Amino acid sequence: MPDPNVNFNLLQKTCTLVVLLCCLHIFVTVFYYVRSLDFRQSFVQNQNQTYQNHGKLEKHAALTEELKSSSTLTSKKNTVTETQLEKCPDPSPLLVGPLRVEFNFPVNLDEVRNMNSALQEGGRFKPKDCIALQKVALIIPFRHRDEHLKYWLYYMHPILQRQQLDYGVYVINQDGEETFNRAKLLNIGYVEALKEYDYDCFVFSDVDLIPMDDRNTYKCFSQPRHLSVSMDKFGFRLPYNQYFGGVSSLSKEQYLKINGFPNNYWGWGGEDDDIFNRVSSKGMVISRPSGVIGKCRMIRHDRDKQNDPNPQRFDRISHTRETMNSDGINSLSYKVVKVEKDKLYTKITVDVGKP
Ligand SMILES: [Mn+2]
Repeated sequence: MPDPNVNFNLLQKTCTLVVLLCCLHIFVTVFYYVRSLDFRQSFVQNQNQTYQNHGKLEKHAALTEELKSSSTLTSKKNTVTETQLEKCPDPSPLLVGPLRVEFNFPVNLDEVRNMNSALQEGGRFKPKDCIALQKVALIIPFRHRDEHLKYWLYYMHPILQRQQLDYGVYVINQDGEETFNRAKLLNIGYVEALKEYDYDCFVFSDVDLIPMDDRNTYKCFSQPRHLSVSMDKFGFRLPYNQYFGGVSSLSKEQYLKINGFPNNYWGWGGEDDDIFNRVSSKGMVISRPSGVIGKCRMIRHDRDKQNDPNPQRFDRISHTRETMNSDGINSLSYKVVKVEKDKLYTKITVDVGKP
């Protein structure tokens, strides 16, 4: 017969071992579970990215706040100094690259307002934990395109926030039913935006164009920028080399150098070529993103009423150099009919006159 004590000892050791193994197992399980929570967060893509990043940014901001307050405590005998933010990094670390852009679902603007809680009245935003590299006014020439504007706001606000711009959205709405005048509306957008804030960059965007990559930053460059370089409408390529339509950006200096845009292109077409001529006649060249980063989608639509092709456009384009010094921002006249402030945009309805 074996000694029962030996057996009991063996049993006790085995039990201890089993208990230890169980503890280890629980520990490892808990450890990986906590880690997987972190991972799961970073898996959600694209649009959601902004909102998560906000969370991270808040944590980061809270942390820097803490650091700042502790440092102010240690140097409390010094006079109180403004807590200084650093410049935002270039490029923004929040960018995600290619985006899926579709126009086959309804957009609810209340949801868009809720999703963009960091916006200030009038469609204004500035990053809160760094100083934006540029102050950008987004100017959208507009009339009767509310459905398109919804998509624009839905897609663009998260993109612009990831690009860490200090920006404002201005919808310049042509009052009445006279012939449409896109370039004049752009000029008005420039003037009206500057009345509100010290913008140094102006992005002029059609309401129906959405970039398919957030690395296509809606800001200004050392030369006037053409941003919508590969549109689905044109088979993702430039329709011609001098094409400057769709979305473009000019700094305040660049805009003033060309006396702004023409005011006398009534109806569809030509005004973008006139702007191109103005830019090149002043010795500037067009800067562009690559064809991959510059991909964008246009919402399909029929031609608007009162925006037929302008028969005078070819003649006008051929005389840009002679007319540009007397027709532009220095000859602009219009009347503001109404200003509406929404959380997502500032809408300025204007009387631009008629041809
Ligand atoms: Mn269009």
